Amino acid sequence: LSSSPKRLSSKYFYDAAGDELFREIMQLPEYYLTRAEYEIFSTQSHDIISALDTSASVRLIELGAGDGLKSRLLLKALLERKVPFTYYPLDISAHTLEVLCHEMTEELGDGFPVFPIADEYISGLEKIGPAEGSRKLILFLGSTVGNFLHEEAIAFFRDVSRFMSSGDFLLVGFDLMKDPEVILRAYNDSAGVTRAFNLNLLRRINRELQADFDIEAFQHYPTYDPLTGETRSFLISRKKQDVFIGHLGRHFGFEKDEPVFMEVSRKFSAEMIRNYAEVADMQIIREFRDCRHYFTDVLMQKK
Ligand code: AVJ
Repeated sequence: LSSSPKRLSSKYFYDAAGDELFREIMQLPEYYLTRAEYEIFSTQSHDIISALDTSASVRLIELGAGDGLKSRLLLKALLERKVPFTYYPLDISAHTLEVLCHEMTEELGDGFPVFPIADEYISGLEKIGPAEGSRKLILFLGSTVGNFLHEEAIAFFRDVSRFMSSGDFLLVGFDLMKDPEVILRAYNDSAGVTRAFNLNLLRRINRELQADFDIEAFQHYPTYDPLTGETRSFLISRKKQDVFIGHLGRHFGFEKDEPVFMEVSRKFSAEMIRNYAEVADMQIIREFRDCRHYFTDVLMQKK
């Protein structure tokens, strides 16, 4: 909030209330991403596994595992094929991880080891030591990679690559560029859930950092730029106001109509994806798309 322009990071959206709002978002008729990727995993999980090298056991590491609804389909297919694996779901939300682990063993049995890691991506990966004779498959689904600005995404792919040995796999979900109206609607739903999702971060700051944001004095304003593929969400201060954050003992002034940049959700072209594989020293093995070609899961292998 002290930078100009003001910005908050969307990684803080996911407290218990934020987790719940995101679950609601995934059910929205306008939010096509989850359904598109779910279709990919329900129809092509066996094709994904066939494209892997499963001669060794698999260490499945899922970054931002969330509810694990899509990866569960992949786990199921691995079990069916009797490919031995261990599962490391990694998420910033400890609460989400608890629910996930419970549901996974409920549905799939406890025939495989699960090691949940409540952490951010890179510090979480650091906790997973090297293992002889197994292949890593790192999953980064849901187009969560879209939350990184271009430079951040480059750094992310380079960082993840450091945790991979030659021959290890990375499967990344990318939301593709498409009709701008379809994209914008996904971030401006008629039920106002995405609005509440953004405003929840101000509520969270009020609660956890003893602040006094007047929630109703902020307007949710999403944009989509078809040139860059960037969806950006802003909260606009409707009035000139002063916010006090008790925890910091500090005031922040807002001009009337001043924006706070809350989240970027980037949409990708095939060329952008090839570029990320290249900077991470990876080869694209295959990609898996939904029938409308809204979304793609790209399987990369470290050279
Ligand atoms: C969870 C990051 C994939 O950017 O589409 C949904 C989060 N934000 N609606 C996305 C989100 C607003 C979502 N990701």
